[in-house]
Amino acid sequence: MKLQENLEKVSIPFDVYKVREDFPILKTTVRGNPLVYFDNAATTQKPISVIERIRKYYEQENSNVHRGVHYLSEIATKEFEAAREQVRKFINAEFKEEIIFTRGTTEAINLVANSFGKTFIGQGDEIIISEMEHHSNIVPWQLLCEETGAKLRVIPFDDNGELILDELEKFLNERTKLISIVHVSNSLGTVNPVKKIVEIAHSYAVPVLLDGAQSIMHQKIDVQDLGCDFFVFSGHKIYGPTGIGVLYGKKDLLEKMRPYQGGGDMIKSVTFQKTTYNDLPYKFEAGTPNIEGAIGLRAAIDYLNEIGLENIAQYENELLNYATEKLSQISNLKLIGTAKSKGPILSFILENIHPHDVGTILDYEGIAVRTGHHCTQPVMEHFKIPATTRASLSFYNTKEEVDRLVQGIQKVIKVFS
Ligand code: C6P
Repeated sequence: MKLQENLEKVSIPFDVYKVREDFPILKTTVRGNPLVYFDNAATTQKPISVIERIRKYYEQENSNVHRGVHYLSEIATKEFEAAREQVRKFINAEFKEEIIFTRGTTEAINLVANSFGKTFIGQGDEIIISEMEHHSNIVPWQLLCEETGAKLRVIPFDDNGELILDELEKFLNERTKLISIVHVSNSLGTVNPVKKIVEIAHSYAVPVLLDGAQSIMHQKIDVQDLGCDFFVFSGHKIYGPTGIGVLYGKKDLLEKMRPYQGGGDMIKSVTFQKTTYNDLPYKFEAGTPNIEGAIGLRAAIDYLNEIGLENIAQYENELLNYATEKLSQISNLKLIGTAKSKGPILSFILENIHPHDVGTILDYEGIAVRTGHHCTQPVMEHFKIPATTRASLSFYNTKEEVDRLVQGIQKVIKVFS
């Protein structure tokens, strides 16, 4: 036991070239150039272990869950529930019942807006978000406000992309019912001081939802340490399948919340007179769930645990520093998002060149970046720009790939000069 504990503390030397072997898609060539995949904030590539696990599920285990007494249904149910337990451990939730499977971050936020929102938020109440939220953490609250007569309050950020926290204190009052805030911004890269935000919010007895879509893959998440009341993320951003995501919620809150959708598996009994709801987490999982998604997500978590989140964080930070330095040396390039604490996301604009042109020319070089507003139009509005080019890095990217990005940008500048 002691030996095992000690082994777990030793960080395994990180070899990016060895890691790349685990991702078959990274061998792709694009118009004769080796692929450089810098669109990891949109979705990550999948290691072979995840791909094979999903294949095994369909070849050997496919069945519906929680419904059959037959052999395959028992296996599928066991594997599905083991995935839930693995997610619980991964984010250090206290109880398995606190892990709800959803389609992704977007559905998880909509679930809270519809369920927590319609249980606890009414006319004149207030919900606090920030200026750097993804549309998924704006629109569900606007819909709720339209329906209930509640109001949205928006914490602004400064020109480095750091939240102006003094404003938060000014907004908090007895009408505040929830703070819903992004942990790491997908368009600025800012890592928000969420633990501090939770502390401030809780001193006013206000619960906090953290949008972890861009933090879960870059750092160890411990929901008990963060103290948040809800934490949401998507499987496809942590090297797992699309169509699966997670809502973590504190058990006492989830228990008080009304169901989000009605259907099979979320009930205890149904009559035309009265329906009673199932226990957590099933109360929030109506209908046949994404079984292979959950099982694939478990394989992705196993893979990340094998590499080690500390190794990932350390390597990605090194890569971010390298890329920031290289991009900063390009004249006419302006980084958008220069917070002191950042995840491996570099948004930038080139003087007089539209980001879509940048993206198209980079694609000809085999370099995949995202261009546009990144579903954060208020962030673009803040900087009075229509769009940015965004390179988002992963632990399977290399410094040579960053150098290719720099060469690609220089080519773009040459074409337009
Ligand atoms: N951002 C990006 O390219 P879904 O689509 O439900 O898996 O995740 C939504 C979402 C919510 N919050 C944040 C902070 C996000 O970054 C995202 C997804 C992708 O930046 C696609 S728009």
